[in-house]
Formats: sequence, structure tokens, C-alpha cells
Amino acid sequence: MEKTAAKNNKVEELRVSNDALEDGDELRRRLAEEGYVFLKGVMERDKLMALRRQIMELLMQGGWLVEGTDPMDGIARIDAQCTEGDTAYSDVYHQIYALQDFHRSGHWSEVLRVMEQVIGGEVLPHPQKIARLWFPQYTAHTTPMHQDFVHFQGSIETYTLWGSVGDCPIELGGLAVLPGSHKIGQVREHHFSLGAGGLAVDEEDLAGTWLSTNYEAGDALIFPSLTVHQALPNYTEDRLRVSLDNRYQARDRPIAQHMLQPHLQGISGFTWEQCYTGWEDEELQYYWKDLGLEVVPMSTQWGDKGFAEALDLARGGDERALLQLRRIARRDSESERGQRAVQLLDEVNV
Ligand SMILES: O=C(O)CCC(=O)C(=O)O
Ligand SMILES: [Fe+2]
Repeated sequence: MEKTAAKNNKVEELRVSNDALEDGDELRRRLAEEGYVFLKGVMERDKLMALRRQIMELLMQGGWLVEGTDPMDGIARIDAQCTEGDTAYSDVYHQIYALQDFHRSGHWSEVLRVMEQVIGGEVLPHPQKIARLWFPQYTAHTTPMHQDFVHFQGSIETYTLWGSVGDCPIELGGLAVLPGSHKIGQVREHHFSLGAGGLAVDEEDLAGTWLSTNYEAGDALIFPSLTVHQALPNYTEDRLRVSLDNRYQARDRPIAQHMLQPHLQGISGFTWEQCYTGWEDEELQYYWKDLGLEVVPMSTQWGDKGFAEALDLARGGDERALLQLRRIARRDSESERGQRAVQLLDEVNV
């Protein structure tokens, strides 16, 4: 069974919290009660659309969009399909990652104002910014149900701000949250999955109605690290979904070491130095270095478990696990995981 909200499952509307925009106590009350706040139009649409243009132009050059179409439409070449974990993905992704405006978007004053309300103090935007470039007709790779803590760690009170870069109607597969799912107050059991992060909670362990919306550029969905969420499948014929998910926490809380590195650095070796090559100034370069942050090591417990499960599943012929192991083997046959993937693929002889 696909670990995503089924096409016909009822997904209800997110509650809009703009009425509490200036009221930190109320925003925090809603976050504590519902596990998310959704704010319409808090980021300037024009700035997001300008960022979209820069991203889409790079995607056109990278061969991901159909030549001769308007890049702003994001019409994808199906034969270019790839996702996180593929070298083809990080090759293009890291060009986008090197855009200064992409990093600036995580620090826009309107964003920081909102996050200050949410956090109630001095905000640290995580150095590791994230964009997602999600192909159509590729729904096996839809982001599965998960809690962000297993990926980002550090402090439980870390908040994700998710927003689409351009409009994102339901069929383009924006984010959905399960309200109240954070109240368990702990990290849930996660298992191997395809899709961003590669880890999913079991649907059987969850109850309630998923919430999402037809996102417009500028809308922000904010949630803490224990709220279960997933992406809806991108059911469009040919449109690529582009979004940002950035993380914020109080400056005086611990942050995990890997959040000080570029996203997907482990796959490409991409460094901040490479990232900053074309920047017009030093604004935001290494901005976190002198803040006296409490940096804690990353735990590999969840990733290791997911990988061990993928090996077991692949041994039993599970196609999704085999797909993932082939991806790892192709990308990096030298690493320890790569070697184990190659060995297993040899064993099962596929
Ligand atoms: O955009 C996606 O598909 C994944 C985003 C996500 O899981 C997040 O923002 O934490
Ligand atoms: Fe997430």
C-alpha cells in the first residue's frame, strides 16, 4: 500500500491563523493545541515569483523542463525524473542551492517576524536551507508520513516553515499535516520508506483527518518537529512542484551538527565554499559561526534502522527497497552502505 494519502481520501482544509499574526501567545497556543499554524500571504508573492524564475531557469538549463515552454510553468521532462539520493538530482539541486536569493528567502524580515512570534525570542534560522523539486508521475517518491525530528534532531522545539515557490494546488502535491499528532510528546517509530527522508511512521499508528490546502505563493505552514506530516502526491500530468522548507529555533537551544551543513552534502560533497562562489556579497555567509551555538552530534539511529530494514526487505524481493539500494549502490559504491547495498544486490541477483 502506498504510504501517502490515497487520491480519494478526504483531506480537509487547514485553519487559517492570520487573525493571530501579531499575537505570539495565541500562535503558540494554536501550535500546542493543533500542532500547526497556517498563515496566508505572509511572504511577498513578487519575491517568491522572482525566486521561482531563477530556480526554473536553472532547471531548464539542467534539462529538467521541456524546451520551448515557459520556465515559469514548470513543465517537467518526464525522462529527467530523479529525486533526493540520486546524483542527477543533487547535480542540479546544488546549482539552485548556490543562489543567494534562495538563502535570503529563509531570512526575509516578514518570515523572521513571524518566527519571532512563534518562538517568543531570538530566532536562529538553520543554516541548512531546503528546497524540494518534485517531479510529476513519480508518486512512489512522495514524501511519506513522518516527524521531522528524526531528520533534523537537535531541539524538539524546532519549527519547519513550508511554503510553495509559486502556487501549489492540491493536485501538485503540497504538504499535509495530521493535527494533534504531536501531542504524543515523543518520537514515533519510523520505518524504511521511499520519498524524502526515507523514513515513515505506520499509518495504522495514526488517527484523524489530514489537512492541506490549495497553497498560493506566500502562504506558510508552520509546525513543530513532532507533528506528523506528508506530502500529497503530485498527480499533475507534467508540472514540477517547487517548495521551501526551512527550519527555525530559539538561538539558545541545541542544534544538531549536520544542520550547519548544506542539504544533501553527504551525496555530492557540496560545500559552503562552493555555495558562496557566485554571491554578490558576504551577507549570510557563515552567519551562524559567531553566535555561540550549542552544537550537538547527529544521531544515526533512525537512518541506520531504515537502512537495515531496506536490506531485509530487499532480501525478500521488495521492489521499493531494491530501488533504494540500487540508488545507493549507483551513487556511492565505496561507502559502507554502498558496499552493503552492492553485496545485497549481488546476493539477490537483480
Ligand atoms: O515538501 C516535501 O515533500 C517534504 C517537506 C517536509 O517533509 C518538511 O517540510 O518537513
Ligand atoms: Fe518533514
